[in-house]
Amino acid sequence: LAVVVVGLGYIGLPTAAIIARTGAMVLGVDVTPSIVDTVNSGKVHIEEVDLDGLVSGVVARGSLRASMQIEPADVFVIAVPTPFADDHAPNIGYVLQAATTIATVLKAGDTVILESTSPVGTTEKVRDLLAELRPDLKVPGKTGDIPDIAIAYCPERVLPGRILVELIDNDRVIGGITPRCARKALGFYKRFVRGACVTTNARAAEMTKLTENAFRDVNIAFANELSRVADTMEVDVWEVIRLANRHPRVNILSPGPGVGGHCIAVDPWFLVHADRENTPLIRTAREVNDAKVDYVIARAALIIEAHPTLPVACLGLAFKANIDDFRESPALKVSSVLAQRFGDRIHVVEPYADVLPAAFDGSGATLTDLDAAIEQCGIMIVLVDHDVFKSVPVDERGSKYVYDTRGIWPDQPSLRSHGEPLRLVS
Ligand code: SAJ
Repeated sequence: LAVVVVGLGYIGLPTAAIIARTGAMVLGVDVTPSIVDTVNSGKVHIEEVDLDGLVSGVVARGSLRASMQIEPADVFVIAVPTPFADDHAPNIGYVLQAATTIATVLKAGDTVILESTSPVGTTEKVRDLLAELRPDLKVPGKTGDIPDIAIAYCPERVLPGRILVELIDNDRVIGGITPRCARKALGFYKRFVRGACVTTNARAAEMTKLTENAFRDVNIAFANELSRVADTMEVDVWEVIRLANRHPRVNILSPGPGVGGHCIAVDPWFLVHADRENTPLIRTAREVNDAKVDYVIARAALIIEAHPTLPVACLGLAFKANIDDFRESPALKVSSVLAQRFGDRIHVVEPYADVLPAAFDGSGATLTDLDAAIEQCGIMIVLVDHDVFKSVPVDERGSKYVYDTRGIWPDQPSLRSHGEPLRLVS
């Protein structure tokens, strides 16, 4: 089986490598020359658990290659980004560009699968584009004839940090333009997926993906809203959540400094943009989660201003725990805004960073290690729940001013807990 994966990013590269491991001949196509070179040398340009070993193995065996040029294949998987514009309108330009490239080598019998998170109706647009570019091929769902090609939507659902495990173990939703398309795509996923593969139509599969991330966003928004109310009420939100979650039908997620990454903070907008009138909850959840970042900045600034002689440790830059991904990270936003305001008082601790990102340029803030921060800083602002931060013993932080936005130190003495410094300030 020959497979082409278009887009060698966080989803495309692990997917290409896993398919290559099944014995298929895989070509990864990417527009960035450095990514193509890196993969061809058996290396990876992204950090993901166990990915380096897998890629070096399949490249050495010759089952995975990368190129900027597409080649004919039996199955084409599109895994390119679908960003949004300033008005939150989804941009499916990269998907259509990928389809245009695939059209140049497409032949009867091939299967085209879209994995990128996409607005409802995108797979049909891919079908229409292929029909327009290749009038010699019968596309599915247009006429009663048996089509020459199959087209399906199968969203990725993997969690960064667990991608290789979840690519195999998660259930997959496979939406065909027609049931026959779904069946063809199913045969492909059965090669490497251990989870259940459930078939449906393309529109339902597209909406399912958006629904999953909107669900999580709405639930995190609930936790973030709760944390603000708890601050007003002078109650420990983490304790309230622990207690409420003892109810058999309550399962509240964790508040934090906002929602980061490129999925949960993006995908709900695809639903809002498609039907603004009927999405007040989803839209408000997005706004609540975005506003939490500014709330944390304001609160942290009050603590820092109230203790003008104390150096400040900002713990974490990543968008979530135990990964090196700083894109769309609320922690990075909070600490860089504080750095620009409070300059060399800010000491950033991020074990996954070698240098401070550009947002800190000119601020005077420094990147330091955890031990030095504990020794030097009287104020600690916890922004990421990395495991290394959790293990700081209470004797080393109990006397400091702590604003713990992730609730990693439940034993912090209550007078200095995350809820308390505001009272000390006011
Ligand atoms: N977060 C909280 N509180 C929580 C959980 C998460 O503040 O209780 C924050 C995180 O710190 C992070 C953000 O939300 O900033 C998103 O993190 P995440 O772990 O919830 O999700 P992602 O973005 O890493 O991956 C999500 C996953 N979707 C769902 O869990 C429904 C993943 O399965 C998807 O494949 C991925 O989006 C994607 O690519 O769409």
